[in-house]
Amino acid sequence: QGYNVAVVGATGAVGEKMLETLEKKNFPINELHLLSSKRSAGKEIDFKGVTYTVKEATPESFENIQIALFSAGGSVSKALAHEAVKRGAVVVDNTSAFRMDPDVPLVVPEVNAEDIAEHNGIIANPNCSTIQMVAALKPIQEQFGLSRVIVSTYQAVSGAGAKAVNELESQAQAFLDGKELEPEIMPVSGEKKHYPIAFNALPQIDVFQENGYTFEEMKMINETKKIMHDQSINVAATCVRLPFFTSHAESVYVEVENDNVSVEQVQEAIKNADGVILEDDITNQVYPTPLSAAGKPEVFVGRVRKDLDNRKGFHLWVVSDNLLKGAAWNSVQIAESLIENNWLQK
Ligand code: 11C
Repeated sequence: QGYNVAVVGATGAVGEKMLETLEKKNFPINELHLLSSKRSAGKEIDFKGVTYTVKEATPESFENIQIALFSAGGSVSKALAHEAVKRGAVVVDNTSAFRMDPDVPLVVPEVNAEDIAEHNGIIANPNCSTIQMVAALKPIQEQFGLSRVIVSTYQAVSGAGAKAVNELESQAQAFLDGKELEPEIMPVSGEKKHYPIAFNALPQIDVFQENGYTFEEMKMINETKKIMHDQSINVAATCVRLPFFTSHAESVYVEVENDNVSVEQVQEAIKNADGVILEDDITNQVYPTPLSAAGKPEVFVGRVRKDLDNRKGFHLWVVSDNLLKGAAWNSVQIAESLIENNWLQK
């Protein structure tokens, strides 16, 4: 038995990974509908040996659709997600449109799969940098309690879209050729000022908020508390864009609630967690990197060590493919959970 599935944003970088993931997981599909903006409609995409023509997403596109995976930007989700729900589809939305809506579960299946049961037609997929962090924090919270998180990120340009990827490619070449750099996209497309990303580090991801944090930083802060069901966890974030293509890396400082927790206990908890792989052996220089994590669906953790001053403090290095676990893989996992637990029909 299969389901009628729509992929909205099928021609984008995440849409492409959605299709790859659906194929890899052998997701039970009856009919597949590939949808996009008017601009990308008409393109052809192969899936499991069949060529599909991408169609413009309209409210009527969702007649007879049971599962709709949205990743075409917040404005498309705001315009069409409710139209899909009205027609009987359950929407897994990979944009920030509904994440903080109290009626919409925000889900990383390894952390809070049970929240899916509460859905009213829309389930939100968190921001990529949040997903990988909470997957690593969950076993720590569960076993030792968690009171504080301070994270600094090292994020890939693919998180900012295809134009950012192109800008890094051409700028890196221009730099090596000794040409003048003319940044047009980074840090944020449409912002009044742009900086080179090639051979640089930019402490701005998304736009600044009134409190001095960027929207990306506030996403990490607010989403973490919602997913982990604890508004009392203190979370601070500094998000930085670096010149590599795939995977986000994070330096994460946590404070646990229990006394006398050892590094070995934290490592063991992470090792046994679903979807998380411990790569931590400093004797043999083993730790994850953006390149080693790229193309893999898991979250990788290394460099676990105890803070030298706070006996409840630990430092971790967390790396994951931002387009897979950070986006497409997590969305398809949510869809699988809907089916496995009979949560599709309300
Ligand atoms: C980035 N984390 O790397 C962003 C991309 O809210 O789903 C994901 C944006 C989002 O720029």
